[in-house]
Amino acid sequence: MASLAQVLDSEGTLVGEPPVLDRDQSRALLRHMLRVRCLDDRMLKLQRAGRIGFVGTAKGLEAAIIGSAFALEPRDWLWSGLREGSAAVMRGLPLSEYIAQMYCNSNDTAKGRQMCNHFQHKGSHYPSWSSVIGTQIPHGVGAALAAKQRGIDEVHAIYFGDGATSSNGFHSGMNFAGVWKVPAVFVCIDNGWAISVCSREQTAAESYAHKALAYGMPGIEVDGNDALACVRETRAAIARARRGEGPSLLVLKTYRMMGHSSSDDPTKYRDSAEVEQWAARDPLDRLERHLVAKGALQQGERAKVEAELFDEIDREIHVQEAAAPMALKTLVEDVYADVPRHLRLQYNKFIAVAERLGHAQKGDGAFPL
Ligand SMILES: Cc1ncc(C[n+]2csc(CCOP(=O)(O)OP(=O)(O)O)c2C)c(N)n1
Ligand SMILES: [Mg+2]
Repeated sequence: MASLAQVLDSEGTLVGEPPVLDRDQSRALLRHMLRVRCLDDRMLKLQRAGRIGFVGTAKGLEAAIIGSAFALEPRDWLWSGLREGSAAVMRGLPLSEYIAQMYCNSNDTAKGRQMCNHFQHKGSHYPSWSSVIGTQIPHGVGAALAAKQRGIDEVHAIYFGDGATSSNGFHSGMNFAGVWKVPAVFVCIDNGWAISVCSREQTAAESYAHKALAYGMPGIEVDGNDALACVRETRAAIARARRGEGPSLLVLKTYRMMGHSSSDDPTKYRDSAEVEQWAARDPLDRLERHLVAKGALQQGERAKVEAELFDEIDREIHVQEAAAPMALKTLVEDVYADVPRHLRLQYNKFIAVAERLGHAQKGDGAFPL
């Protein structure tokens, strides 16, 4: 059995060598993790109120997502699986764009062409998500190979879930990465479930980390509810990749506390006792206790930070809810330099119906033919 890298136990007591973080950095780490939970709380409420269409939360995964991404430099890249949008916010994705994407409104930089909750942000090296499981893995490996060939100093962190380890993309990506020794870090967030398939039944291997051996790279299991262990181990894997020694696989062992998405009911396939066991290992409580014990955070300060974060999020929700919907013309734009006649004809027929039903906005009018 691979041993589990740990810095804090579930009580927040130091049990391993911590990563070097100054007071401001440790406080920032907690704040970014708290933002994940505050954002999820609000987005799920908006979805339940029928104001946005879909959300997949990251409750329970805050240390795994934020702790690992905290180790990246701005020049590095983050290839997302299904739940790392908050890491992009930490790295520069404006909250306004995050929430606009949830509404698919006129401020959505994906122009409503993605489902809600599928982010991208050029400025922070965060390529667009794909819901098609595992496709980002060979894409990230290709980008890492390109960086190596061009002599650019950047590491590509490629995220995916336990379920994605059964995808073609995982095996081909890991194989090429090992053969070409690309500057990549594979971050498997083993959150216990792939929708209704339990992580223990996803593979016959004793540990996901063992899969690394077959591809000629180190595989390390990390306590994914321990933010400090996630920072430390990701830093080490990034340093290795930067030295030109090739990729590593990190398996962050954690637990998805909520349903797979807002369309899922996890009580149909899992036991509430299991969920309760993991609630006692909460990653936010663990880091909070540690920071209070070492004097970097005051008792009760967490509630103040949460109130600030909710305030910031709520203000942005009001702005984005009031924003205009995406212009209907974008339906036929951006594929050809000029919208061709056959698409203009189709669009004009469509806009006539939209106008009749009162769905068209100012500026959505017909194309000249
Ligand atoms: C190629 C492909 N197969 C199946 C699906 C349906 N699907 C969506 S999410 C998911 C499970 C993903 O589980 P995991 O990789 O563990 O990520 P998690 O949702 O736990 O973050 C599946 C099977 C898909 N989107 N793409
Ligand atoms: Mg999973």
